[in-house]
Amino acid sequence: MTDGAALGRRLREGDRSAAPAALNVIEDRSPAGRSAALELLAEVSTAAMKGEAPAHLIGVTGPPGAGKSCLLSALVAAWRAAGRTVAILAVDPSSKRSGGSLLGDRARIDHDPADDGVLIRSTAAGMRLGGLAPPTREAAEALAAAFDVVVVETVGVGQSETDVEQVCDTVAVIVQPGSGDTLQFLKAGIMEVPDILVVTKADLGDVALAARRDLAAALRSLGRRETPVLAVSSLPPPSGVDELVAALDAHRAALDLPAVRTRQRRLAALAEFTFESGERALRALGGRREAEKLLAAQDPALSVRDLLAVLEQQSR
Ligand SMILES: Nc1nc2c(ncn2[C@@H]2O[C@H](COP(=O)(O)OP(=O)(O)OP(=O)(O)O)[C@@H](O)[C@H]2O)c(=O)[nH]1
Ligand SMILES: [Mg+2]
Repeated sequence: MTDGAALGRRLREGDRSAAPAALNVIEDRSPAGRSAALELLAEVSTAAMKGEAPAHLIGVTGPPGAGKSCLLSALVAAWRAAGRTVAILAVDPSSKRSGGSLLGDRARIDHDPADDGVLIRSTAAGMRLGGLAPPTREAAEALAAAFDVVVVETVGVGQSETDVEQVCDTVAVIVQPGSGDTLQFLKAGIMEVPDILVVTKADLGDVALAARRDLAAALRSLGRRETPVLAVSSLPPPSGVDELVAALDAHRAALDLPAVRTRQRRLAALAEFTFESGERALRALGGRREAEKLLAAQDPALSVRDLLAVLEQQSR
């Protein structure tokens, strides 16, 4: 029997060596695994932490092959050089959950395997509409107790960045030069405007500069001049990576973190409630608006699980 609470306490105390076992507990969807996971998560909750987890939760999303993993290799090196610990959850869109982690191709991120300041884990996407699968959100929550930076890497453009937005403080959308997707999605209003746009493969030259210019123009026309558009090259010698680190930090520094995290927990609880109990249960609460009001009246520190319990109780 896994002691979820003990793993959670260790994470809260900054013991990163508890992280792999903690992730196994969270991915275990058996009843015993679930109860251990709930105990674990209670130990890293906002209430137990006496405030929001100080980690920077960063979403990195973009089309297949855009260069996300290579960019993360370069970012990991920069963060480690600055003495920051890093955990990366690579969400694998193709794999079905199999009870454990799948170290697929998606997690090809270079790092020193002997460095215990870096943890890289593949996690199954699961089937979910309107949000990341709960194990991904819960894994990010647990890791945020013990790592300085927690990255959630997802594939896609359009839908996926709204998913990571429910978990992450800062969302960076990654695009490669010459792929007009992001531009089209931005113009069509399909994509929520990302916090930071990154054009990869800047070493390709003019085509990268043109992509950057087009994206910046699209953002201006949407009235979003302040959204940074950066060009980076992840191949050695990397370029633009320090600027990206600075842009990520600047975005995070400008956030009202408790307000952002409280809003995310409420959105996640509502998404989870609707998924598990269905639209009829939502109607029993008087509809989405009423459910949102009910959530807004709760203690801002309540966890997703606690908020879910409030919704479930009220809908009976
Ligand atoms: N020229 C150049 N090629 C790059 C750069 N970054 C990545 N690539 C290449 O682009 C391809 C895809 O890179 P990945 O980092 O695996 O892309 P990804 O977005 O993680 O891909 P998925 O995980 O499959 O969605 C690889 O062949 C890389 O070598 C870069 O900065 N410059
Ligand atoms: Mg990848």
